[in-house]
Amino acid sequence: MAAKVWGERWTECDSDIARRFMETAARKQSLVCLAADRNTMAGLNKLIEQTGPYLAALKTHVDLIDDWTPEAWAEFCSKAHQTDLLIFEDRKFADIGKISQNQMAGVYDIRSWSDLVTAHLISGPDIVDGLQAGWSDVGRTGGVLLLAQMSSRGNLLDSKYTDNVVSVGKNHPGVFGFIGNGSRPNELKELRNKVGPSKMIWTPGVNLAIGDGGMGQRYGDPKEAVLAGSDCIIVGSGIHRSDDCVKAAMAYAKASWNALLER
Ligand code: S5P
Repeated sequence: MAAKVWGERWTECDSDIARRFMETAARKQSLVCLAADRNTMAGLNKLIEQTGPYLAALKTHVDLIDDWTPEAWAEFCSKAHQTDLLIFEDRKFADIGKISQNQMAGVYDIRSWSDLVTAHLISGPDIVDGLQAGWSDVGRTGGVLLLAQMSSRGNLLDSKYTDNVVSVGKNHPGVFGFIGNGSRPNELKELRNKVGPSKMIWTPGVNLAIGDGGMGQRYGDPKEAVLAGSDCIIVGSGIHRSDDCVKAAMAYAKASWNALLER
C-alpha cells in the first residue's frame, strides 16, 4: 500500500523514519501533522485523544506548556505512540553543534522522546551532527527537518539561502527532510525541484479557510501544497482552534490524502 501511493518518494527514500511516516500515513489515509499548540497538559491530552486516529504525526512546542511535568509529558508521549504517531519537537535549534547537542538534554530532555526536530542551518552544518549526537547519547535515533523556507511574511530565508540549505541537507543521512512554505505553491514546487525525490518536505502555513493568520502567518490551500510536492501538511489552528476538532482533523486528512492520490 505505502509503496504504491508514495511512488518514487518510497523507492528513493533513504530514511527508516520517513518510511515509518509513509506507512502510517497510508494506513490512516492522512498526511496531517497536528501542530498541537495548546498550553495545558489537559488541553493537549484532549486534543490527541480526539484527533489521534486522523493524524500521521504530532508536532509539539514543549516550552509552551504552563503546567509541564516530566511525568505528565511521558504519559502524553505514550498516548501519541499508541496512536502510532511520530513525535516532532519543533524546537528550531540554531546554535553551534556542541550546544545543540547539549540542548537536546536539559530539563525537557528532548532527545529521549522526540523522533524529529527542526533546525535552522544559519550556524553551519555541524548543527545536524550535534543533534544526532544528542539522540545517540541516549541510544536513540531521530531525524532533523531543516528550515529551507518559512511561512511567515518578511522572513529572511531567500532563495539563495534555500539553495544552500538544500545542498547541505540533500545528501546528509541525519537530515530527514525540509520545512517548506505551504502558503506559496510556486515556491514549494521550486523547492521540490531542488530537493529531488529522496527527502521529505513538510509544510506549515496551510488552512482550509480563506485568508491569512495573525501576526504575519500566511496560509495556502492544503491540496495545492501536496500537489506542489509537500509530503505532510502541518496544521495548527485549523484543527485545535476549530469548534469541532474531530471534524476538522478528518477534513484535513481527506484533503491531503486525496491530493496525494491525485499526485
Ligand atoms: O515557517 C514555519 C515553520 C513552522 S515549523 N511556519 C510555521 O508556522 N511553523 C509552525 O507551524 C509554527 O510554529 C506552528 O506551530 C505551526 C503553524 O500553526 P498554525 O496555527 O498557523 O497552523
